[in-house]
Amino acid sequence: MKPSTLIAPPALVRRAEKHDTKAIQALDSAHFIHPFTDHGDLATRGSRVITHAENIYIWDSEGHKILDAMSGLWCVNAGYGRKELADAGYQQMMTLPFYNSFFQTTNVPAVQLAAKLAQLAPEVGGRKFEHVFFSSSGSESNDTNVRMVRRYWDLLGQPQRKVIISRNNAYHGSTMAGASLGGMSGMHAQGDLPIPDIVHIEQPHHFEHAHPGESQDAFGLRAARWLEEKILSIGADKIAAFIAEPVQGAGGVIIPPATYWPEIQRIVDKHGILLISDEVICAFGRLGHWFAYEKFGYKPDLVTFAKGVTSGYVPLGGVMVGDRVAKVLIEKGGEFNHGYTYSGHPVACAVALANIELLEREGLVARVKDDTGPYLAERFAELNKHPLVVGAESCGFVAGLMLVKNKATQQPFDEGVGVGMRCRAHCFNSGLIMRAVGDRMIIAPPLVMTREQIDEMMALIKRCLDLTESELRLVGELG
Ligand code: PXG
Repeated sequence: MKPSTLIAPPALVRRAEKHDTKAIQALDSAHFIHPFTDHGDLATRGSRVITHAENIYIWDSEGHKILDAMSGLWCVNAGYGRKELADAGYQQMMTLPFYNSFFQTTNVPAVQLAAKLAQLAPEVGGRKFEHVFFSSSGSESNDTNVRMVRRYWDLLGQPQRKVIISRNNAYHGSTMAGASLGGMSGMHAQGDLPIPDIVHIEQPHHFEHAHPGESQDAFGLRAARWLEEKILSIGADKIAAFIAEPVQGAGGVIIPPATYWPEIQRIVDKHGILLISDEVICAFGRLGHWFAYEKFGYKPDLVTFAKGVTSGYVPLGGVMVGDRVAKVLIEKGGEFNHGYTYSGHPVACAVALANIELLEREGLVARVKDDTGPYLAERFAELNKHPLVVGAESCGFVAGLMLVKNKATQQPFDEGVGVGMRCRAHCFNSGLIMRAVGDRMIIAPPLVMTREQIDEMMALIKRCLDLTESELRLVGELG
């Protein structure tokens, strides 16, 4: 029998009904190609079927309640089950579900959202963000960035400025340009990436790249200067832009030393290079600010956003276009031959407006900055006492730690041990979503998480670390 005849699709979506997990898994495996998934492996294990969610919790088809410390995939900033967002989407669908913004047309939610974002993006060093380009995802937005910066230099009569510098272990999406900008070797290995004129420098990851005894500050300066070395080796007149995440997310929550961003700013200014801040994860309150460049005090020309702009309720992304670029594109550019069917999608924009209003009304961005963020930092740092853990630290509502075999020497586990995956499995089985990136364990909780819920999450994390430690002792990987 074909798996699709096993179950009627509507049954998949109703929350109250009892779910036939096996049937859903069979359908899933027969038809659904998942992102970043080994399907041979998935077919034998079966997917975990997530059926509904509320606040910071998700439920699977077997009825397990799970604390989602990853906000879905770094995006459900407002938490699950927010009626305001559903209502905004419904109302907009009934009013105007779609119209394009290509042929000298526009729609009200897109205009209002663009204006709201321009108001929220702080001015730094006299640089303003008055304009927004909309897409439906972070990847598309970074493709837009590549086209936009090259167009900018063409219009300024410097078409040879093509090269975009990025960093190893960065994540900028999964389209051809997004994956090329990213610095994930596994992605580059599939499909001949990166595309031409995208080059990478090393990431500012103290744990991995600092010299023995090198301070955070000294390392931060040295890491930023890799950018200048790369610029000089290629020739500044060939460089279009540098792109980076304020804090690397998918790479494992890598928080740069305090000296890093100011030095990057000095270097891009000196060489006249555009700076792209990829804030797909870090904006909309994730680091306690509407936009993360404000936290670190640098001055980007373009800012990529997605995820938290709608709290993930519907897809939306875009680029905040700073005055330097906007002026050239608008005053000299004529038509920019670039756009997506869903650029300025009215439903997505209406949901984004409702989401921003909710974050404002509940003061969630300020709460992460002044209250729950510092509390998470304090509680998360306690994990450094755990025998397996070094470098447990957070920034706003992202946090990461490193699992090591020997705390004193910071000796890592052998790769074959798969310590991150072991820990993640304990999390899964204990009702906690925490992500493993190699041997790093990371979280990015919904911004609605309260102090009490932080305590609840920390107790779960500690328990899972203990379970991982016991397992490692059992299999002889710890003394
Ligand atoms: N830039 C950054 C900084 C991101 O984190 C993208 C761009 C691409 O966004 P879209 O919407 O095209 O996916 C992202 C996405 C992970 C993980 O494993 C992270 C992302 C996506 C998928 C998985 O942590 N970030």
